[in-house]
Amino acid sequence: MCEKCVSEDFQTIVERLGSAGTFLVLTHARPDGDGLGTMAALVAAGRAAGKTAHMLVSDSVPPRYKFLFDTERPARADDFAKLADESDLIVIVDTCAFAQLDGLTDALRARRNKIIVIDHHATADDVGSVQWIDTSAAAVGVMAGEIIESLDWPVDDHIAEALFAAVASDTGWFRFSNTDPRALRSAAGLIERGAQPDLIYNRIYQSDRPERLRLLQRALAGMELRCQNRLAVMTIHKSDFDAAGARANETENFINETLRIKTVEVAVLLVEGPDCVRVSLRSREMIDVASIAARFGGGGHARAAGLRTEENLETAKQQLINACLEKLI
Ligand SMILES: [Mn+2]
Repeated sequence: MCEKCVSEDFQTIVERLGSAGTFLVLTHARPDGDGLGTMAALVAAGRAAGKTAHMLVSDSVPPRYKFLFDTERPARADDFAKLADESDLIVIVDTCAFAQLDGLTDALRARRNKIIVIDHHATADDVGSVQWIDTSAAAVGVMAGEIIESLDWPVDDHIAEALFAAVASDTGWFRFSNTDPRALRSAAGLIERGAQPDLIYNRIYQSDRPERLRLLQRALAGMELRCQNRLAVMTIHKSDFDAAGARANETENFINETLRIKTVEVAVLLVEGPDCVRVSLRSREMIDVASIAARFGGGGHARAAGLRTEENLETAKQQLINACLEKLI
């Protein structure tokens, strides 16, 4: 096992999970494949080991990840207090930031002692009484796999599939810079336990609604290139969702399309929501976009970060362009 995994926090997490009779797992708002796959896997593996386990998402599950929850839908934010109080332990995966745990901040603060956090992001608040944060891990799914292995919890094909979805989606199907031997070893072990990469790929990436492609078409049509084509900016207005018939949760991975352009160093995607603008940032290799996001109260990784702002779309766009140009020039 890797050096990080024998850390004290890892050991404490393993002990707390091992001794919990009932636990609740939740992940960040706007959940992705890593958070959802890890949550599904921990819950299923805990149950297979004889525990009572609950899962909760504060947002809806994007359609592409619904296959992870074929037999049971996760609980919603309204159920948090009841489930949390029934549980010995609350496990938060794939975030350690209150900003990513919308609407639950006070309820979580009141229960800090029974919260443990498993995360791989650099931005960490004091959310839990134990926090295993390993920024070298490609995905929380990798970390959860190591925990499950250490606990000797059973891993069936459904659990392997959920963890594989987590690892594969957070590494861009093993293309991003975070793809490392540890992630690939994790993936290999999951295939040995029944995960089928082709089927999982098909379910996640080849199951779009036509409306999503119509939205992408509009986003690409409005793409702007600045700074000798080194900065790509895409904006999606509320009116684009309406015109395409698309939903708010159908923009995942749009930003990566701009990095198809050889010269693009930094990509910005701004999405106008009902009460804020969501901004995603990506960087090819030179620029630390987490530091740009942090200036606006956001966070993330050096190559992939995000933030929310209450500025209007045009103001937010100009602020982000200026912040990126400062780094690029
Ligand atoms: Mn992740």
